[in-house]
Amino acid sequence: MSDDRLERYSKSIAGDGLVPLWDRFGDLVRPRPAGQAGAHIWRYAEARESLMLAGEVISVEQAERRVLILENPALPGTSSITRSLYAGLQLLRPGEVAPAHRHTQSALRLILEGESSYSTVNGDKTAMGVGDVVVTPPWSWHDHGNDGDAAEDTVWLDALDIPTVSFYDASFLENLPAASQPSEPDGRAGLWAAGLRPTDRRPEANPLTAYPYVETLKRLEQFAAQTDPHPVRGWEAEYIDPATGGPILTTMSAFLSILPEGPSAGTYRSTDATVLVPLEGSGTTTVGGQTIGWKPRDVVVIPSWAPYSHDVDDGSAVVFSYSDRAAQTALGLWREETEADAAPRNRGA
Ligand code: GTQ
Repeated sequence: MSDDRLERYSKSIAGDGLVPLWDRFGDLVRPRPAGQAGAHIWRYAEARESLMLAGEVISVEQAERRVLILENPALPGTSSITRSLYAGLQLLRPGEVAPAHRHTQSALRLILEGESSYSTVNGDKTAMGVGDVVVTPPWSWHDHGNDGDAAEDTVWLDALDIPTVSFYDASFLENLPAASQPSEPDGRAGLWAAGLRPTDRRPEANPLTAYPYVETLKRLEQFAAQTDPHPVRGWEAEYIDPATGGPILTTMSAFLSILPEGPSAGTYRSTDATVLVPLEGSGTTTVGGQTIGWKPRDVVVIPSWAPYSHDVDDGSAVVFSYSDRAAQTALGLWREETEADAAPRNRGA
């Protein structure tokens, strides 16, 4: 067909809800991920300053949740840190309560600062200490509070699947008339935490509310002392849903890694754009020709399929990370690739 005829054809169908695939195929069905969400770092010291100012200009009653969204500059206006996931820094001041609600979006919280807050998830009241991970499965009631004689400002990272739920247009929200839900522990979370399954009921979602940091890190250190690390991801363990043995949530996966001192022994990439939060140690991550220096509580996002490597300063580093690997795996999409250096360095060298 002549270009003329083709152009006239395209114009003739425009506006009818019909679009020629041949104009778009290359954008739609790519040979590899486009990596639209760029790498970026939020430095905790700077973000914290803005968050503390929010503590002075807005109350938690007014805000519902006093949160600064970590919006990826490559995804403006989307409230997303990756295409599928959300991140925010939440501040709860002494005496405050973030009121009870439930929504179809699920959440992970990583406590960054302050020891005096708690979260009540479906009646199960859990203390939140620095480094702990607290889970809010879909449609579970949750409120957060900060009380006691030693109450101090508390900051945590909220990781939610908000963009995923928006994509499916499946958002529901309900508020509880009272700010706090009654604490009605049924003891099941404690059984799961002890490696036991209550035999009277099958949970609908992850039944374990909290993953305490101190115990988790101790186990990971014991593992690290006795095995070789992955060339880039170090000694790594996944937070799991004990009822399924699978990812902590159906939409999100979360990991804790110890990275050995010095440079990675290669590069790694995967289709799940990943959010890293160093908890101990410092170093740099090189991704897409950019080298990003990080310290504890900074937040680093790595795009899908971009090869990256780390270089850890003196000692080792401990890094929390989360991504949509759970969802991609369930959909049959997830891929990873490790390019180990030809001559792997000696352990500890
Ligand atoms: O704590 O329930 O950062 O509902 C965004 C939405 C936190 C929460 C966020 C939420 C919450």
